[in-house]
Amino acid sequence: MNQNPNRYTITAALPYTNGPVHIGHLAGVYVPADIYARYQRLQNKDVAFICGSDEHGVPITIKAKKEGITPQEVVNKYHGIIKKSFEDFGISFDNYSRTSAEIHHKTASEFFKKLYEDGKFTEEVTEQLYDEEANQFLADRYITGTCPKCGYEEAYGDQCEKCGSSLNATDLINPKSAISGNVPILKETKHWFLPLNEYEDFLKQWILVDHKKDWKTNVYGQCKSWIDDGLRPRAVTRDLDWGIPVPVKGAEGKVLYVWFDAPIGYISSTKEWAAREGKNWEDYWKDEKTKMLHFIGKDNIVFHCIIFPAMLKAEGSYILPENVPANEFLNLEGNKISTSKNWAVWLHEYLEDFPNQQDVLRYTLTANAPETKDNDFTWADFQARNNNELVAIFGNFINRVLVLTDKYYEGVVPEPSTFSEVDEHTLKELKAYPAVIASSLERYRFREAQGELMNVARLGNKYLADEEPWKTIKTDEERTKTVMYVALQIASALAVLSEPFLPFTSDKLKNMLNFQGLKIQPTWKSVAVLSHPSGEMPLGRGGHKIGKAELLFSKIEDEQIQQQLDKLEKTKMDNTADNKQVPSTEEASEEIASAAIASQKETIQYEDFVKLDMRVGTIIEAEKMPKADKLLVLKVDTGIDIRTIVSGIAQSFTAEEIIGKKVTVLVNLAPRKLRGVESQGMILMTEDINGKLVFMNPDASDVDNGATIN
Ligand code: B3M
Ligand code: ZN
Repeated sequence: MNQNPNRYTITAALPYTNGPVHIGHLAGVYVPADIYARYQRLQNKDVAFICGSDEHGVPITIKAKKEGITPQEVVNKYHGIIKKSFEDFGISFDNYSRTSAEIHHKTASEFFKKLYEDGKFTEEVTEQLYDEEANQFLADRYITGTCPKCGYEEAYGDQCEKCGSSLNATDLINPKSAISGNVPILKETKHWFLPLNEYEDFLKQWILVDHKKDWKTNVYGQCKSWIDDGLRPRAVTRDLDWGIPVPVKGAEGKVLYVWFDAPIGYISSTKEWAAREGKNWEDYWKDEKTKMLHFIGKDNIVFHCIIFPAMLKAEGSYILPENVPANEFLNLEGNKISTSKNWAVWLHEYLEDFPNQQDVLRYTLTANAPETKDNDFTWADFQARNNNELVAIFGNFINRVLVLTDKYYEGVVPEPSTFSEVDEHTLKELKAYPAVIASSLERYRFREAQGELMNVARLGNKYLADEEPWKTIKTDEERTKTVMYVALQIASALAVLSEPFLPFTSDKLKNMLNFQGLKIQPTWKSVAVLSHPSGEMPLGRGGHKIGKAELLFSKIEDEQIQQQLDKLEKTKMDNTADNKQVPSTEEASEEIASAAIASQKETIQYEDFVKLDMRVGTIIEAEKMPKADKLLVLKVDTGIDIRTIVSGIAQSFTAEEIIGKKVTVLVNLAPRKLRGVESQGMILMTEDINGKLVFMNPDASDVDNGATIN
């Protein structure tokens, strides 16, 4: 394994250019990637942080058709919006390119040609659906028909969005072309395939043996199940008129499959950057000493861990990623984020409502990052994180230090005298943080790392509260100077250590502490070697003039949160009016179907299971909890007793429709109060494919209340 390399190629998934980016993108991919890239730069590593727009693929052509514009116009529009959102949120890409760029067409073409000439592809003629009027083969998404499984009449060629089945276009009953409405015919067409089966041994060794220990379990698990299922040849070309033309004779009207060209986009973006910066791109892609990392969401795992590595291996001269720290998904207020249902917080809209508060969102998304399982973003949590953590802990500490320094010393860092035991102890703790945070980051544990950062601010608050300089100033000037000196060192450590997580705050804080005026810039390392009395403190030994306190964070009021909730409520109502129950084109990345299933939780023992007391019960009363849009207060007959259970199901059911329903109840869950009402148990639910809750209720009507489930 590549321990402690000096060069890093860090890629972040190329977003599809058929819509703006939202908090799910930021939380899953771009914030963690950015934290990591910034952190490595602070360790003086040579970093290429690479991204760009993914501008090919069927969803973009569908969007263009729908809006009556060309695919190029679609991608031009969203490329601009997406690029700006990333800049606005401080995502510090070294290069942000796009796959419609000439350099990418050339790079991808040459890559294909090399594999073609080296005989790495197989060719196969198959029958595909063809629209005779439009004169074109139909991509799966361009075919609708009746689902053979559930009878839904608007199923797509690759998936029925009513019952969730994954389909083959040729299985549809009464298939129709979405372009002309005609019945398509079957016509022969030739395509090129990458025989993944031939890479099985290599992938088994590389992933299942070499990286068994260091890859995240969700990533490893997905790869293992793909490999265990047996790998099959995979088409790398498509019949489509939008994309990179297949660069061989006899391939007119065919383009490279979007998932063949997109990952090569990382290479072309690196080339573009290297040319501009006078670097050698090959150092970042072909030198074994370089550590390459792909930051992605979980729906992209197979492409980055199986298909792209097989492509690189087939080409022969490239390195492979050292790790692929993929995240799970972020939900919004309990529902799946959905572009087509507009169930999202769009980054450009967030900034209109919370101008200059990028770091608050970065912070919340990291604190709640879907690192090991899907997670939920709620506006209430956002507000609480801001008010109770950023304002009350981080902001409060900095404010006290700066205000007191200004008041007591007109902004000049005082010279300390002898350190007390508490001072020594506090500085010792402080010095440990760079390594503690680094250790979490090196293991891609971003929430843990950020939690440790906040502990630095907590350390500062505790120190001030214990040493009370506002009291000692009246009795002991020397002691007060030392205390303020130590507190200022903690503040400067925060300025340095917060940079990867809260880059805007870090900049502001550095300005307030007048880092520009220091001869030696404080670094991640220098925080760790703070010492006295040799003077190796980041802010020097006294005499440095700092600036005035500015507000780093401000309180977010209930009304601001209510506005966001109202906005979502309105979206919900619009969707109901339009009867928009299902996600459509945008989510239709070609392979999404298998990905939305949550990964298995950690193993428990039989003894753990038998602790759960689950019973059949009947809902006998239900009413809405006042002033809460999610909660119903239920009376449930559990066979043992009749008890109150507060259940978060009001968005899926009305009170009336569930009275009399047989349900499964976890009866020995410790009671807890929700909005002042004690809830004595939990009703078991699942979610259907549209995100609506479904009761896990026993089918047999002759099961009595109180029957146990085991
Ligand atoms: N555009 C899918 C996505 O945005 C795809 C990633 C490409 S990475 C090479 O989820
Ligand atoms: Zn169906």
